[in-house]
Amino acid sequence: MGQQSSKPPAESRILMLGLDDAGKSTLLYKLKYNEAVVTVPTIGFNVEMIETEKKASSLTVWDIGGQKKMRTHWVHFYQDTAGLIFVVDGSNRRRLNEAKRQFDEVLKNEHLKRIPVVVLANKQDLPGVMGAEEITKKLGLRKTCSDRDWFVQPCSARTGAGLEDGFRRMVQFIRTPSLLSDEHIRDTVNHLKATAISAKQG
Ligand SMILES: Nc1nc2c(ncn2[C@@H]2O[C@H](COP(=O)(O)OP(=O)(O)OP(=O)(O)O)[C@@H](O)[C@H]2O)c(=O)[nH]1
Ligand SMILES: [Mg+2]
Repeated sequence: MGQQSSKPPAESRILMLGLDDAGKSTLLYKLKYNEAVVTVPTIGFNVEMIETEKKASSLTVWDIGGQKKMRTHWVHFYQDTAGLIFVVDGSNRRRLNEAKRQFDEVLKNEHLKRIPVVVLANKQDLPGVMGAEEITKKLGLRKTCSDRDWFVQPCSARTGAGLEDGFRRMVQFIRTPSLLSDEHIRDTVNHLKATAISAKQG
């Protein structure tokens, strides 16, 4: 691994998925323009460039419509994705199973293997909303995401609370993955072996 390959990419493609009504488009525009935009269900997709704090890199965020008829098209957006943001309506316990089924399906895709995941537990401004721990358990994240970096961030697209934290977490995952790649592990083992041999000889 040379120095160059450890540099963060200048632009990272982030895929934002979730059921219809989860609040994806609302949060995208809140984050980008700090404005409460009145949305309509997304037929197709929205795409926005979000600059990271140090402006050294940017995120291209793809917000794909979550209605049932749109979900069959999600797969066409998977390639070259650096990170997945999955948005859940934290106020809607009734649809959490449906969200889990869709999420599990997405995670299985070859193009999205090992990429980091941030689950945004949206609509935290509403009463009785599910928190991070409840969503973690109900989505079974400890098991389904055990092979990748993941985090659940409570947020509200209405107030803006938690949005920047969620995206910051994603940038951090992309820049410094905590789970080592197979290549890293092989290099480290080889290095340790070589060190052990030279220590024995010396
Ligand atoms: N109270 C509250 N309402 C929200 C929040 N985020 C989104 N909403 C509302 O939820 C509804 C759906 O929001 P959208 O952003 O259009 O949802 P979406 O996930 O983009 O939906 P699709 O485009 O159909 O996939 C709208 O009425 C929003 O105003 C939030 O944090 N709190
Ligand atoms: Mg939308």
